[in-house]
Amino acid sequence: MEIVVFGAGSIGSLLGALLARVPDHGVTLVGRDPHVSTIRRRGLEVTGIESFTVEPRATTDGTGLTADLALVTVKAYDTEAAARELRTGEFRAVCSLQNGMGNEKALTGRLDCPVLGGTTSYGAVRTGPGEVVWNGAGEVVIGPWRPSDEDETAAEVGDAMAAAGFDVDVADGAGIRRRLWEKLAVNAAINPTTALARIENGALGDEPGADLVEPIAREVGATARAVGVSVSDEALADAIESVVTATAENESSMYADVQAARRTEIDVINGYVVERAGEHGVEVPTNRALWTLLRAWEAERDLRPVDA
Ligand code: KPL
Repeated sequence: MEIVVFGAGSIGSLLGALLARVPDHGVTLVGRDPHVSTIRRRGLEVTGIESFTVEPRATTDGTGLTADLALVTVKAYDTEAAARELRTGEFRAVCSLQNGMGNEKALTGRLDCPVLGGTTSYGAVRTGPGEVVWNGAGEVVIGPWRPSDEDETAAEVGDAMAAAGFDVDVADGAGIRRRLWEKLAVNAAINPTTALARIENGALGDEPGADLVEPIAREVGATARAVGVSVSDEALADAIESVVTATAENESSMYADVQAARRTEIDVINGYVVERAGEHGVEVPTNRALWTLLRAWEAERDLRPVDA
């Protein structure tokens, strides 16, 4: 399968490298320099859970590309821009594997091909140009976003990922929505707390960090049910705990953002929970506090867009 990985950050680079190991897959990474120029010169080096080097194609120009599949791995605030570039190319399917909510909506708003929602709990950190550390072997869940996307596409994409050794689950339309809320709970618990406390994911497995898991699961669960997604608080707490364990060594993407003084995805994670909860009269004080703290950090550094 020809696969474009649109967004060669930590997770995009890791997933692209794993896919590029399959002889039948042709992989093109879309990213920024100097990462892209380094990959072109000496390949992409993965260390950590496994160590290997692959030589995928790499480009800084995401326009006019053609492939069977585009995996979107850009930060959520870049999804609109990614969709505009993807629109100039030709793809049989596009699949979001991003953090936060709203990505699939942004993609379906601009693209005519089938769009799959997706989540991944792999842990990865980009340590330098052409280098990524694989810190946590997680799961990938994909599923059709619109009723019109409910054909064989998700199963074919699932097979292509399974060929690369991914633990992949193909859900239906209701299933992928429920799994996105589970991943939202995982990110709402892990990302801001690790970023603010400057700790690795595993610190949420022990007291006092572990004290945050249950209130966040409860708040996200109440909000999910208020918007009509059937998920229990226990399932969300279990999802958080299993990702904490599987990615214990990892620095979350938000911790990496804070260290690099980059804008974070807080608005589409805890901010999304606060806004949906507010529409339905659900109290979410823990999520609100985390959202406020990260927004304050971003505002101090002029990292917030003027309209946010
Ligand atoms: O999605 C992640 C992230 O860091 O953004 C997890 C799965 C929590 C891994 O760190």
